[in-house]
Amino acid sequence: MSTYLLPDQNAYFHPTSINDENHIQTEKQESYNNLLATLPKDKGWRSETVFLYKGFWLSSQVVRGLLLIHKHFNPQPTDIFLSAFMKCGTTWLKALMFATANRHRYKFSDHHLLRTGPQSAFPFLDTHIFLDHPITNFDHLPVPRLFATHFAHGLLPTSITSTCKFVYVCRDPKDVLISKWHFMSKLRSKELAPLSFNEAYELFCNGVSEYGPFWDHVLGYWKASQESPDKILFLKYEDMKREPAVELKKLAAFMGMAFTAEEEDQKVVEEIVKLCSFENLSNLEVNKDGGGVQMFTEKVVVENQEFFRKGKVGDWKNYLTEEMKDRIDNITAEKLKNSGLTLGITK
Ligand code: PAP
Repeated sequence: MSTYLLPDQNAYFHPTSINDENHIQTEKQESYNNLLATLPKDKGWRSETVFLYKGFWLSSQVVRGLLLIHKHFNPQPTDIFLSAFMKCGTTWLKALMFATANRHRYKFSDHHLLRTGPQSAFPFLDTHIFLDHPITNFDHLPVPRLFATHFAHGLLPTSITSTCKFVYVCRDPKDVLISKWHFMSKLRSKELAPLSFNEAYELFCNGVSEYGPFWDHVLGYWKASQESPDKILFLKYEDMKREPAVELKKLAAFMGMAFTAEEEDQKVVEEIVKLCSFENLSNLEVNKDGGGVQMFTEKVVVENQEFFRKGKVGDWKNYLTEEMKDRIDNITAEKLKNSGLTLGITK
């Protein structure tokens, strides 16, 4: 049974079983291996290799997850996806979306999130899809079903992107680089040589990192949000840090669950902001050393505490030289030119 679902959701959770599974598995494995063999490769941050699949660098496991999503995931018009490039704020948004959707269900003093942490609040589809292999049935999740993904907009099936709502969060790429290098270094196989910061920097600037290029990821969602603002809410980590209550109200309205005047009087917005703050979540037992873990694949198990590091804007200043900073800012300016989006402007 999955580690990602709420206990009370698990009670309704039925993975579909397939007869003659071994035979099907062997056939699938062969065609999947054949596909990987045809894809361009480069150095991975966590594992040895990443594969360029339809313009994005993916680990072999998530290529498999993506194929399974295309084949088996049944989107519902009420589904809401949380999407982000890695280290842009998924953990925070997971908490905020879950707390918003379930605000009538739990007391803030005895909230489900306090026991489980945000990571377990709803499924991370990219890997969850094959955790309960071969096909996970999500039909019995409460409505709206919430899912998280790191996949680029263009990689997801149009059945999902044309049907479901998306909350997208992005962040200054310089802070993303620092956060991702720390996180991936912890997860990197001990059998591999460590990835030096300078090497990670070069790879990042060249677009080579899991789910990257970063800029193409952001632009894909940005353009889609411009075309269909009712379908995609585009948020920035820095805005959320500056004015969390304002951004939370936008989020709730987009989810179709706007706060009422009465709720605002009762300070529900402030309660949710406090519940989901870095300070509160990172100090929970479940998110500390020896607390909970997330099982992404049979081999990739990550402690909850790894999702909380500093939670600040501008930590890149402790790592990047002026020259390094200028190079990333110039790439960002060039890539986002004429898009109307600005990101990571340093005042
Ligand atoms: P993921 O891509 O692995 O899911 P994600 O949650 O998107 O990670 O990003 C983690 C970053 O968000 C970390 O940033 P840092 O390395 O710069 O510190 C983490 O500290 C930060 N973070 C986690 N929870 C919160 C929160 N509640 N508020 C603000 N930042 C947070």
